[in-house]
Amino acid sequence: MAGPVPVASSLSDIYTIDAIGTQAKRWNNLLTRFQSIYGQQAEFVARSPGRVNIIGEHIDYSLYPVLPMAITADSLLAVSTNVTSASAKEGHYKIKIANVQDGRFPAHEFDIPYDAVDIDATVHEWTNYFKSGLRGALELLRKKHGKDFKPKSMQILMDGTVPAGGGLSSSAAFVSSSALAVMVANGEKTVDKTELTELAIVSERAVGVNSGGMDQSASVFSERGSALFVSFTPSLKARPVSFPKTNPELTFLIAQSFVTADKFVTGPIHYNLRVVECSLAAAYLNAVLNPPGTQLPSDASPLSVSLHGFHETYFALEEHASGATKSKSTEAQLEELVALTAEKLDKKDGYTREEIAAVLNISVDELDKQFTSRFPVRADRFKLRQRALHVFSEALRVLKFMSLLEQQPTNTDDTSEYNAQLGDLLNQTQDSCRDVYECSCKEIDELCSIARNAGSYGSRLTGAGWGGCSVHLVPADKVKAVKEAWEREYYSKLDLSEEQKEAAVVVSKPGSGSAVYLVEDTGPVKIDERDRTSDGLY
Ligand code: NG1
Repeated sequence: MAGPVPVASSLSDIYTIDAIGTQAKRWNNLLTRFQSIYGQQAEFVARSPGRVNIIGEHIDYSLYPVLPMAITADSLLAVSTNVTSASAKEGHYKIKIANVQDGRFPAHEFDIPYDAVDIDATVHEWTNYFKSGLRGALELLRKKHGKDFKPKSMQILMDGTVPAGGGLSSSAAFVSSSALAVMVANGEKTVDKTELTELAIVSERAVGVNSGGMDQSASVFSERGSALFVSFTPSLKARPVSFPKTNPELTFLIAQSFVTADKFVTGPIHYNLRVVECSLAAAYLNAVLNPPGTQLPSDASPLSVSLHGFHETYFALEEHASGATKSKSTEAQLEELVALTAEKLDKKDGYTREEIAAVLNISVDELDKQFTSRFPVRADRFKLRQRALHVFSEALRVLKFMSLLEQQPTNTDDTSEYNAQLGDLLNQTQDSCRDVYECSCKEIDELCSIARNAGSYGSRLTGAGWGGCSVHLVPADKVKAVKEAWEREYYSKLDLSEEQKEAAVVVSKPGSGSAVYLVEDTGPVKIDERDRTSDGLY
């Protein structure tokens, strides 16, 4: 899976066949608009998709593995570097950036000094996501080519189809495609997927969110037709995972709640607060369960200490102390951690800063410096028990889901029981997100229960939650019934535009990850002849 980001020679290398017709129109519109805005042809297009997470919610920033897959919706950046240097101020390069949705996302021109990319994370401005990809890519380019490396000016036109705040990771798609565009614009003939992902993870944190690494990994590494198992320790790794053939066949449906969840705005009480609570839980469990003075390893999680770090330290010390020759399985370890958390973190209404600081043997100021100063959070009590219980049990569900996928169903004529086992795990995730991690909302809960009543095996929120999208594992013969039930019981009660109605439910096939497309001539974007259907349409 590691290796360079592919260079696509046709849209058939990027999209599934059912998407090619719509995408060809969209790409040609992008390139025509580019020509009319900048008076010249784009040199290339950098593309990164959104993702849907199948299982493993809110555990990536605690460094536990997750199982997402890329979707068709994506972020495209058409780029040319043919910008006259006279147009940038002395000691600066020029970035001209526009969006096909220019009413919503106005065009900008920036003169950026060679030595720094300033991002004002307090302002919610769409181009911040480009700038954070730019900043990350330049750091990597400087590592490769020396600190005096001078970036090229760029003209960019963006077209994004991943709904913003919809739980399908529009931000990671935008940041990853931006970083990729900057690398290619600056002459990198090959861009390593792992390097791109790692820089996109760190870059995205510059926009004001303490994000984990799932979205960027799914966006960059995914392969068409497969889900992606992403693990973060000892280093970032991703591998494709296929779903076995089942009967009835399984389909993933993605349903929008149309509740917009903006991580940037609600971070202090939602996403960023959860990141802080998980790191505090790791430090607290370390203080009460490991020998005095044990330091947790500093790791790649947003606040450098994670529940996974605690997990590894705890069992390494236990094995060392007992002289055990055989390690417990990860499943057994996670079960033990769930039980230990329930026992040691017994305050259901949360812990105050003072209570935590006393156990960690540090001052409240020191606690704030280490845990709550990177991004502001608003909380008087931190729900360490609930957050750790969710993380350990969700990490266990991911392992159980993976082992089901690896086992394959025994009775291939009728795999209903097997399908139901997969679905159960998704339902358990939803219960935990709703009741323990408190990241669902009533609209998502409603979509899930409507779907289950209409035949879904498993239904849950996907992504950060508090609105956004839900994902449903539905037998192919129940897709129609589930969609009708949503229309009847949910969507018809909202005041939706035609466009929203169309985007409300998507049948998702696993899509491919980041790619670069070199624009060779002014003709239309290429599509392979083999993708033409018999009626001549794509
Ligand atoms: P969304 O908000 O759905 O893109 C976020 C995080 C992920 C992960 C999920 C919860 C970012 C960019 N993404 O996803 O890393 O933590 O929430 O599983 O912050």
